[in-house]
Amino acid sequence: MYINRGIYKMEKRKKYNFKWELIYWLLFIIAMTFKSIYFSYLYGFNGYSLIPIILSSIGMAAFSILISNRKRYYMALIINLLFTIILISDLVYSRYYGNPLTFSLLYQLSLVGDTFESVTYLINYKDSFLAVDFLVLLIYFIVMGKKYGTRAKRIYGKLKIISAAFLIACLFISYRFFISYDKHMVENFSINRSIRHAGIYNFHLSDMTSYIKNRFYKESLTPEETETLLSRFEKTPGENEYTAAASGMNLLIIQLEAIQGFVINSKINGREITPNLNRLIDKSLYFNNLYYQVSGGNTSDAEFLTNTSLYPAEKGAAYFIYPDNKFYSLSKLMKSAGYKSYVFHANDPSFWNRSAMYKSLGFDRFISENDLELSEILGWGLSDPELYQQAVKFLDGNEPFHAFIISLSSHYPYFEFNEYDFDVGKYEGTILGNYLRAAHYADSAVGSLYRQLNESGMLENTVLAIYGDHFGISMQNADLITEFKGVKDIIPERIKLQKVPFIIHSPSHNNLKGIIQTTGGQIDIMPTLANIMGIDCSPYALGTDILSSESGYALLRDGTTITDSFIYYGKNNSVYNVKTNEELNIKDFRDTIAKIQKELSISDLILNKDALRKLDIP
Ligand code: GP9
Ligand code: MN
Repeated sequence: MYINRGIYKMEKRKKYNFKWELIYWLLFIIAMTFKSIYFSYLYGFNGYSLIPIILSSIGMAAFSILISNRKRYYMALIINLLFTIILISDLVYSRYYGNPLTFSLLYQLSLVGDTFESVTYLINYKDSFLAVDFLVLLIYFIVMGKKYGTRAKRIYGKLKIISAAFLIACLFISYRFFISYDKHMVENFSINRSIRHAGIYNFHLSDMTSYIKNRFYKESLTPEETETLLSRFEKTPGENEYTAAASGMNLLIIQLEAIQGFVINSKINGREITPNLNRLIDKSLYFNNLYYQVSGGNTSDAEFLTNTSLYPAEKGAAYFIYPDNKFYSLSKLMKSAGYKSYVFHANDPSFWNRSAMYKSLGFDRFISENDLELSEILGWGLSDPELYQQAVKFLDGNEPFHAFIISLSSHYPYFEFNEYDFDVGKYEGTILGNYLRAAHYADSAVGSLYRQLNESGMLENTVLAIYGDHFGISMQNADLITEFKGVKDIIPERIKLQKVPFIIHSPSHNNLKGIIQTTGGQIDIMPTLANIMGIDCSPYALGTDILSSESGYALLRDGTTITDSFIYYGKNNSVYNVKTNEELNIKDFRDTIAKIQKELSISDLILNKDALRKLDIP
């Protein structure tokens, strides 16, 4: 008590100095600006707009002054430190997932913890320089604080109002950059382009506000929006030779972790990487131009695309943002046709908010790591062969079923298979080598599943659908794949390597065979399967039955669009001939691209306004 009073007296004796305070705030603004610019460099942008960054830094200074008054110096330090941590986390996260962290992911801290297990492979020493400006500010604060005191002079009335107005103005103007960018030329849905244009601080601000808005407040549909949706839902179902081919049979869907199309029918040192899938393809329908369309929700986005035939959320993971929405899902459709629906995944059920979301998707039961016997652990959980074995055992006697199994063993960083016998030759010890070995392991697990289904007799009465969820080697490292495949390392080739295999197999149907080259995306998987199962889902699915269409396209969340004839790359606004790779004039494609990209706004409208509930869709 006595000592405290002493310090307080000393503080009081120190004389407030306006100059030191002014320099402190200037330093803060420069520090925050520098941090954001350096972040842009590490994030891989080759250009950025300075004005919104400076304005948002000024806005943050005004915010500190406004809300903390005498302790405002501390508040500025806290804000700077907080953003140091956030931006480093953004970088680490984006090196694998391709997006910065979003508020919905932070909200589920347990997930971030799990995801960051592989953090040491993704962090870079250069990231630590993001803390340099914080240290400079801290040192200045300590040195000057000793001289003039660490508590600022109280700000009263008028000054406070001026500060508040200033804050609002700065934030508003800089935020406008973020909003305005969406209206750029061809409609733009790329988060990364918006960040480049408006800065990472505005991204986090926009992300937080939209998260809160989506979570707690759902606006009603305007008459125009209702009209737009209803006319979009007027589509009539296509009929083809596959329609209802497998009605009444079981449907077993396997989503393979990180299995990309380029491993199919590829060899290393004379050995096939995926011998089991290759053999299966020969006696199945194989879609060899199907692109993954995941965004901020990665694996969960793949699940979302294939179970709802909607696009992933504009920012973050749909599984976190819209768990309470009403969905028109594959399992609901299957249930109305008399099936029981089950989902299997050997991880914590809260990961990616699965347990909440699976209820909304209409699954009867979610069999997670809590229900499985953890007989063999590999990487993130129960090994794939064990998962498959236990799932098939469970399904036996529960027919007819619709089952969805999400594999896990071949998850990044693919280090678990060093003991596993598969020679990757010159790629030994590299990320690609590890990945190829993981893919080989995942394939052998599919082989064991197939044998089990065959031996138990279940296969005869089951349609088996298999697809990959997303990249194994991310787009940033696609040069590793172009080198491996011996193709030129150019943008259109890199994009074409972002495909996932999609296989539909049923030994009881002779016509379910052959290679389908039509371009498609994961959003098309639900309508394609529904048609084969004899279930009509066409009005509310945004995807199309690939087998009913002459031509197709894949629209990715960043606006990149791949059709049977051209590729539009969203990140740099360029168009290429899909066959020759020749760059084409964007002017000739703008209308087609804009028309296709409308689908993203339709999907966003459905999600943001919970439109299927409002329109009373069954
Ligand atoms: C976790 C698994 C992996 O349960 O689905 O998710 P990912 O990191 O690939 O998005
Ligand atoms: Mn995954």
